[in-house]
Amino acid sequence: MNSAAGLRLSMLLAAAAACGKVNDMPPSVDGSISDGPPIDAVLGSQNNPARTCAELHVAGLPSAVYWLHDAKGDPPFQAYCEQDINGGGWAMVENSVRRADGATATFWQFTYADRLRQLGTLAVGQNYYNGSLYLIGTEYMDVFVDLQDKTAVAAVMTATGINPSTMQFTMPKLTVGDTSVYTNQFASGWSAQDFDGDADAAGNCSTMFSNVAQHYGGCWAYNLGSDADAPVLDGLVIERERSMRRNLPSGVAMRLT
Ligand SMILES: [Ca+2]
Repeated sequence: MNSAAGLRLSMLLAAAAACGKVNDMPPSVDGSISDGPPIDAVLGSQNNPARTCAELHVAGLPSAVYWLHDAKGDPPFQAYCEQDINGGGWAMVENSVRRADGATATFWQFTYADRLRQLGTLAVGQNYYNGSLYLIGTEYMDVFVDLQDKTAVAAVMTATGINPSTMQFTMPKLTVGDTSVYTNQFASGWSAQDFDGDADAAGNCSTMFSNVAQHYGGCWAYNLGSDADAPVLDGLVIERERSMRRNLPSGVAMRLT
């Protein structure tokens, strides 16, 4: 399955969000802030990053790009929070957008060295990938959005972590959804044009799928993206008899701890 091709919107759900309040520095005598961020910084802004998208969802904030911070004290980072699909609270890990000519952009031909990097543009209308989110995600969701903006959640899965070398999830588990998506994609290894981590002994699935880098359990047909399956109807899922076309957003979402 060519998972990168598209259909993934990875969102991180921040279940046990800390308060995320970083603006508790006392004001100086003249009322200005003596140190630290402004006291009225909006939650989710760079000066007051939220702990997770779920925290922002609880605060009633809509789907958009926000600033978040992880539990390790790393510098704040930006994420697109999906607040409508499947309960909201999801951070976008990967988004794949169909091009006007029907193909998936070659953006997805990234290498093993880029597996934990942020690539693309952080917007639902753009290809996007942020592998670093895999390091803090606990719950994942594969989402398809067709050309009529109809949304389908292919699968929801959990993991306790990921091996950053193999990109294999630790203790992966299917919560609900398509078993084949879970088995052949989420719970499988990770392949790139220069890293054959898939379970298929005969070849490198990533290379077969035009070097699309993603999780693969085997080189099975999946006509979303640049894999050139026949018939060439890019964006059409032909295996699960779902005539769903990918538009945007499509991707994997995960929840952050
Ligand atoms: Ca292989």
